Amino acid sequence: MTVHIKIPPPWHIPEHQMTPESLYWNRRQILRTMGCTGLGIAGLLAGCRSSEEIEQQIKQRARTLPRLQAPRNEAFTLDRPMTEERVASRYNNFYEFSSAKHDVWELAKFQSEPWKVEISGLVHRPQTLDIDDIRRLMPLEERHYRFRCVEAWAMAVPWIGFPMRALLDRVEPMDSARFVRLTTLHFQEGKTSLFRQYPWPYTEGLSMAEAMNELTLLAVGIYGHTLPPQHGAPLRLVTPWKYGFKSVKSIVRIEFTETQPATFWNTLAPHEYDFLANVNPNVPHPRWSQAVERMLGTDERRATLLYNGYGAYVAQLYQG
Ligand SMILES: Nc1nc2c(c(=O)[nH]1)N[C@H]1C(S)=C(S)[C@@H](COP(=O)(O)O)O[C@H]1N2
Ligand SMILES: [Mo]
Repeated sequence: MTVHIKIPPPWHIPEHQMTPESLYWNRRQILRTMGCTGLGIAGLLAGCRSSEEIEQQIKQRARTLPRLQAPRNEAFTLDRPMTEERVASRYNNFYEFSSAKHDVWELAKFQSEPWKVEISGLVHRPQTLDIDDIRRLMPLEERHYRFRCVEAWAMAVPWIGFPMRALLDRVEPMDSARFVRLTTLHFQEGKTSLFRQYPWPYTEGLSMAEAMNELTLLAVGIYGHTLPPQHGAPLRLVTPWKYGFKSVKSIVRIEFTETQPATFWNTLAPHEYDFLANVNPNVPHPRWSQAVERMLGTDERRATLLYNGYGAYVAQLYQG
């Protein structure tokens, strides 16, 4: 799984290729011209299906996922209705497979079992764990969290996972560890030529203090079953006070480092995606305001909250 990829400096990448939303709209326009609005490329390939037919297909797939039960952690409650599974599981960001959110559920096809996660770098007990071991050894719980993408859409979902801190206790990071870097599987297939020059595999990072925070979850399930591929099976990060791009999917490596790791979006467009990426209504993104968010499914508009409303847990991390 060694990666020999030449990372092009950002100025080698044409501006339109760094613009997820414009890519998205270009594709919508093409689809509209062809009379298949709302179905995505997968819809075109399979012939245009109705929204109900697509929903049935997604539901059928979800039913094949192993059930996963864990005690609910009541400390985390929602201030809004939970997003329905049929909505959350068909509107995804997973650029390895598609730039259109509506067809990720169908294009993200990969084997997530068996799956190994390597934990390495500045730790006293480096180890490689099978996803089965992780589910067995870690203290699983269900948490209802808000989730906010930098593109201003939001959802509220029931994750099943464990505090990242529990994993750190197991591997014992050294005193010299100051950051943690999480890496997605380097998916070779299914990548469109448009994205070939991106700095794959997708990586993200946290400071040690952030990784240790009570909110920081490694998720293995959602809506009472294991994660479906489109949500990042079998293991993904969840940091609800940060924009969604921090929550790296389909993790194969967790490394402890002394210096701040390079991350995928920050490498591509540092002025648009900073390392911290804390939700903040007062810091507009260069291409869209962050003052308001839109809930998936209901289209309800809500004022964006600082730290996505989780300041009580994390504000002290950023003082001074
Ligand atoms: N490997 C990988 N992880 C990723 C992404 C991605 O493109 N590739 N997109 C991120 C972004 S921008 C968001 S908003 C969330 C979306 O998670 P969801 O599709 O499960 O709602 O995944 C994040 N994790
Ligand atoms: Mo996102």
